[in-house]
Amino acid sequence: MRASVVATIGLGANLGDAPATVRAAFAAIAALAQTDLLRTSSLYRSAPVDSSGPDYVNAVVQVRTTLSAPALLAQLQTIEAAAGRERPYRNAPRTLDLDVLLYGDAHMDSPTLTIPHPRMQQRAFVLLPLAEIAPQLVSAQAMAAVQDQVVQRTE
Ligand code: PH2
Ligand code: MG
Ligand code: MG
Repeated sequence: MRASVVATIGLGANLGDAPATVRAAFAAIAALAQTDLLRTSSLYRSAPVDSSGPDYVNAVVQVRTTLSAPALLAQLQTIEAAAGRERPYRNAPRTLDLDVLLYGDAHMDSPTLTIPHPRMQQRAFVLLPLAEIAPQLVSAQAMAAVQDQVVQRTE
């Protein structure tokens, strides 16, 4: 059996009842096979970055999983689809976005999956919730680099 890995997942939503969708996604992730939910951040609100529509609700969770990174992504895409996710164009507003940010300390780059997530270090809506649940993964320099971005912790 594959060894377990701690994976970090970013959640985002800006269509529909985004807080409810993000909380339901916590439960759906917790229910995944071969996967235990370890930690969930608070919910954070921010304006769309390179996107449009209403404010986003973002959060980050950590899981321990024996799924491979591509298998985990496939499971997350099933949860996105169940939440009504459509992909009319890149960075379109969405009911639910689930991104694999980190998979242990692995580095991988395929057409469908790049880990670490290539833009996570530029995004306060990722780094603030990540720092809440895994401060060792966020450097002071990274936090300083995004300090001008407005992200509000909601609960
Ligand atoms: N996700 C994007 C693009 N822009 N902006 C915010 N505030 N939150 C997001 O989750 C987000 C975004 C692409 O996935
Ligand atoms: Mg995303
Ligand atoms: Mg995505």
